[in-house]
Amino acid sequence: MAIQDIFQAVIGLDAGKVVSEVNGELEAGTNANTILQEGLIKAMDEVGERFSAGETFVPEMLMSAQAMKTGVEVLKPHLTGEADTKIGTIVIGSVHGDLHDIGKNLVCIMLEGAGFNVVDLGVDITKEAFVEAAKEHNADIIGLSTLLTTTMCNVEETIEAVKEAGIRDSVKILVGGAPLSQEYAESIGADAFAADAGDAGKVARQLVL
Ligand code: B1M
Repeated sequence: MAIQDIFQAVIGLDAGKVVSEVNGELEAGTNANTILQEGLIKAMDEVGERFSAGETFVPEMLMSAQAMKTGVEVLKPHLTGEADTKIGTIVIGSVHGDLHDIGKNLVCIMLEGAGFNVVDLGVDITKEAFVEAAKEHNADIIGLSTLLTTTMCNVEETIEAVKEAGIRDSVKILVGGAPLSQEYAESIGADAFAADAGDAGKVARQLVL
């Protein structure tokens, strides 16, 4: 049993083996974040590289993603403690056109641990739906995630829609996802950028405290 076996199980599309290997590593005392980074996330990076190289295709990528998700479910209670008091509400989703949700789901876990009431809208969320949800839940923060260069523009469009709805002064906007950067976030008028899920928890706290 080793973290390498978790990596192989994700690549091998074997969700059952992912669960047993992750449980085995936890029982052996391996830190949950190490399992996440070195086993699960590294495997998804490898899947992405194989996809770029034309060695694997969308159905396999989807099955690896399902295998990864089962592993994250096992890890979830170990990744972060649940905060006692809530410090704010964040509505979060993957922007319109983007179906990727693994990273966004990890961000949700860390935000909950950081003390937020998290309203997860899911994937492919239109700018109108973000605005409506922010109003409905009286959100302190709107979280926008995207993994695709082709949908980065929808992050900016959502920020514009928040301005047009007249609520920009009452809500902070946190953005993240692989193609984004601090510079890009500043250029489109977001309040903050987070590079990963752990960072998202810290940055979101700074936005409201
Ligand atoms: Co897609 N995909 N995919 N895919 N996919 C990528 C992103 C890609 C880089 C693969 C590649 O070519 N190497 C590429 C994008 C290229 C580009 O835009 N430049 C790509 C492509 C092209 C596509 C399709 C277009 C393929 C096709 O159909 N021809 C298609 C698009 C579908 C759509 O969205 N409309 C597609 C589809 C899919 C699947 C559905 C099969 C599946 C997603 C399943 C799911 O999410 N439920 C999938 C997968 C699995 C991937 C890769 C392999 C893995 C993504 C992942 O989960 N990473 C990915 C390659 C890669 O990332 N290496 C790839 C692990 C995750 C923990 O990391 O998501 O980066 P990440 O999240 C991090 C940070 O980014 C950050 O924190 C997270 C946790 O630390 N973060 C935030 C994310 N959101 C945040 C929000 C925040 C703060 C931080 O605040 C609000």
